[in-house]
Amino acid sequence: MELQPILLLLQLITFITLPFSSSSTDTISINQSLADGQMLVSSGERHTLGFFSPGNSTNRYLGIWFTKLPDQIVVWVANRDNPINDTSGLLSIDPQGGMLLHSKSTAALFWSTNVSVLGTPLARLLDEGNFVLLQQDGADETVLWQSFDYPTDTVLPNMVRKTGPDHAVRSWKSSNDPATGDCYYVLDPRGSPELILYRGRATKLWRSGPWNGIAWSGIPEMARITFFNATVVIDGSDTTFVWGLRNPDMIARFYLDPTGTLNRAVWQDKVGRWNLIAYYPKEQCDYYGNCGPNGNCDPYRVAGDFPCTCLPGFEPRFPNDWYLRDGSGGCVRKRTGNLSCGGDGFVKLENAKVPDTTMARLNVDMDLDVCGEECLKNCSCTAYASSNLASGVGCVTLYGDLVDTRVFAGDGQDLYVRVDATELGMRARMLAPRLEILYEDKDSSVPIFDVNDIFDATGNFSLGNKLGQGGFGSVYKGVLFDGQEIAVKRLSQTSRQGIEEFKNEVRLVSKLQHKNLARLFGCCIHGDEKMLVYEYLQNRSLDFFIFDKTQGLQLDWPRRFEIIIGIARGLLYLHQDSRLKIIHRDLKASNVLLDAAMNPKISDFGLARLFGEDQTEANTNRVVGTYGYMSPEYAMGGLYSTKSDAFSFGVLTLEILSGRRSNQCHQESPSISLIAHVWELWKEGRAMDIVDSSTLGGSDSTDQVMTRCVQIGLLCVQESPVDRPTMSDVVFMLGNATTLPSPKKPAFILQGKYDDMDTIATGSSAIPSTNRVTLSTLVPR
Ligand SMILES: *[C@@H]1O[C@H](CO)[C@@H](O)[C@H](O)[C@H]1NC(C)=O
Ligand SMILES: *[C@@H]1O[C@H](CO)[C@@H](O)[C@H](O)[C@H]1NC(C)=O
Ligand SMILES: *[C@@H]1O[C@H](CO)[C@@H](O)[C@H](O)[C@H]1NC(C)=O
Ligand SMILES: *[C@@H]1O[C@H](CO)[C@@H](O)[C@H](O)[C@H]1NC(C)=O
Ligand SMILES: *[C@@H]1O[C@H](CO)[C@@H](O)[C@H](O)[C@H]1NC(C)=O
Ligand SMILES: *[C@@H]1O[C@H](CO)[C@@H](O)[C@H](O)[C@H]1NC(C)=O
Ligand SMILES: *[C@@H]1O[C@H](CO)[C@@H](O)[C@H](O)[C@H]1NC(C)=O
Ligand SMILES: *[C@@H]1O[C@H](CO)[C@@H](O)[C@H](O)[C@H]1NC(C)=O
Ligand SMILES: *[C@@H]1O[C@H](CO)[C@@H](O)[C@H](O)[C@H]1NC(C)=O
Ligand SMILES: CC(=O)N[C@H]1CO[C@H](CO)[C@@H](O)[C@@H]1O
Repeated sequence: MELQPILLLLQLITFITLPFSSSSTDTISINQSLADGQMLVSSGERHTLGFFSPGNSTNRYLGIWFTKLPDQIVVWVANRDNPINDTSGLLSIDPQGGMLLHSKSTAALFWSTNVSVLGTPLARLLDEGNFVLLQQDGADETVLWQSFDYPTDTVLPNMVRKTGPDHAVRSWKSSNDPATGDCYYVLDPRGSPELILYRGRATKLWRSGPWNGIAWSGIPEMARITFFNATVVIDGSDTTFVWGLRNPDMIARFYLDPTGTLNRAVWQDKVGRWNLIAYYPKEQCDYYGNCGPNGNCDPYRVAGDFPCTCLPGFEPRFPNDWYLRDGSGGCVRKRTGNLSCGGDGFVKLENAKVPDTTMARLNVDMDLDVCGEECLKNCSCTAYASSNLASGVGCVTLYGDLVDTRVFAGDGQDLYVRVDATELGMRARMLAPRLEILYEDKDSSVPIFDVNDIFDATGNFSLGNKLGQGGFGSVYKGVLFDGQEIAVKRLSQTSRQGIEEFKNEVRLVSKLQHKNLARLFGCCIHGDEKMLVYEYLQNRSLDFFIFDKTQGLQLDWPRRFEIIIGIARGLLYLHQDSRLKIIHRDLKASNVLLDAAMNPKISDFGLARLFGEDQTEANTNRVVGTYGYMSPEYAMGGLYSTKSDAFSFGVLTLEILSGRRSNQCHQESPSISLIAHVWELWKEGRAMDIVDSSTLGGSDSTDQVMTRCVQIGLLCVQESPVDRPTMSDVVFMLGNATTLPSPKKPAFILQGKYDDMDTIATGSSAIPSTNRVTLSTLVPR
């Protein structure tokens, strides 16, 4: 609104200003007014309306804020683009019409509701934060106008979001200036409705994806966040969206900050601060159309370095750009892949965010199968998806280019992409039973070593060649006849797999290649004994350096930071490689090896997988891992996921910063674990105190990075797996100085608990040293 203050010929009305007292009212009646310094407080005292100056500004604005919070968090502003430069502001109700905000000294008009009233008008601040103008007609009250219809930058619980630009949520210019900023988001009713976030008038930054009955397709975690619920009512342009809190006493808000990030935050009374639950866009794949038309953004591909792929049946439009990691040109249909109206079919893309649906067609009563048939009938239909995962009925069909598709790690929904008959045939061959593919690979260079070569290489497993011992067995150094140095792991337990299956698994795992994973060359089988052959790395393992003051001097902070990033990337690759999803389950300092250039290489990955099926299910009765690194849900309940690896990563990060073992007592505070210690310091704002300053002296700029790393470490060790970031979040947070959420209280596994657990642990004698208990079996079978 480019409304300049308008001079208004005010009628000669004498306004009775409200009594200036703290026993405030929530209502302004006709012929009453609210002057600067006076406030309305809602009946439950949740919200306050009055005049305020944001940040370091001296301008005065009429707004609404939370009554009881220590900082003034403004959720709505009336005159955001027309500030009052003194304290002469006066809010009143005009007997003819709506509310007016004007200056009592100059009579300039700063804001008005511009509605006409027939009965007796009355304005009231409701407890949920809605400022309403009512018309009284006897006992009846009709709402003429409400602030919930005209949001500023914040959406509160129970606020019914409507479609159209008048109801857009628009960012402030800066924290000092609530004027309409660059970014806004709207509920777009076209096609299948979705929230679309813009910068400027035309640049789409992010979209929520269409509503799928449970969540917005692009915010799949909504289905898991239990403290709030949401309802979308789709009825053409009358579409509405509202979210609410299951516990109405909670305080929460969804706000668009001046940088164009949408944040969901919850007030935590116990610690007295806001907890940022989620924010969008969060990672590269969240940015609208990151991989161009018909591209698919997959952050879990090849270490997340270049996330763009093409949708099934498509190939890069500009292959050279893709080679240079620029996916913005998108993809075109393969030359052999022209669609026809016969012989086409669909390829299912799992865990997807449904592409832009503004041009889609929503069929709320149509079954998914019928939807596919309908799509095939129209030559311009290119994909379809369910529009209601809750009921299973309802679908959305898409036409033309598919824009802004991405995939999630475990969430998301199925997207059916139309392809021609050639593509279908090719994919059918690829989906043939796995063994067949493996036979094709048989000629590849993954060796199955001859046992005699291994005996020769390791000097018959002589003690002098022994490098170490861990939960899965002993490791020996060896030199093959051609001079290649190797590390041979002799597996201690007999795997429950058959030999062929074991070989096949090794072939698969050995195909995982990433610069932050130790290379697995192959395996060797001799009777019941199974061995794994790895590349040999010169510079031992991380624990050798970080837990020793003298050796620690060889790893300065920039090197350690590179190591932290390398480990995160290696883990991300394991978790999200499209072929095998591997959860490491025993990430710790001694499993991170260092090559000649001190690059970190995760070792022992895939071991859990090689050990047989009962351990690769999500709930295991054989807990492998190392205390101090194990997440509570894994150590106690045997439940593991990528989030239990994220936990171990968090512990490792804190160890790298502090030079302290997580599972060892600290001299100064023997009863307290590393995590608990860090948490205590964090709460007191002394995060940097954990850093071992004798080995890691820093400048102010490295201090900042270290503090971020402490925070990321704490985010990873939060009690609830849902709260922990994924490794792709972690890689992003390490690489980008974005705002980080505040960590919640971490899971403490205290020393006392280890001792209790030891009594039921068997196989714990593998490592004789003090507190380093490696547990191979928690519940004997
Ligand atoms: C409001 O003020 C006008 C003008 O002074 C007067 O005519 C009218 O009766 C007043 N209304 C109420 C409800 O007091
Ligand atoms: C308020 O602070 C911002 C940034 O801190 C600064 O750029 C601006 O000039 C300040 N404005 C006033 C009125 O002091
Ligand atoms: C305040 O704004 C009024 C117009 O609304 C203008 O006439 C006046 O000069 C301004 N005062 C200052 C100190 O800027
Ligand atoms: C008030 O509303 C009328 C009709 O809706 C419109 O023509 C007029 O421009 C509006 N005035 C202001 C100040 O917004
Ligand atoms: C959320 O749940 C509460 C309590 O069950 C219910 O009253 C409210 O209507 C729900 N809100 C939405 C937006 O679904
Ligand atoms: C597919 O369509 C393109 C453009 O219309 C055409 O150049 C190409 O020859 C077609 N390919 C086949 C196999 O029909
Ligand atoms: C195919 O779908 C498009 C987009 O909805 C529509 O414009 C077109 O008329 C349809 N064609 C046929 C033959 O139904
Ligand atoms: C390994 O043992 C075999 C016999 O068991 C022996 O012939 C050979 O010399 C040994 N090799 C080494 C390097 O000790
Ligand atoms: C790592 O290994 C290389 C090659 O063996 C060696 O030159 C270097 O000194 C080692 N670095 C450390 C820190 O031990
Ligand atoms: C490491 C990482 O994810 N870096 C990203 C930081 O954010 C920019 C865009 O905002 C991406 O291009 C980078 O890939």
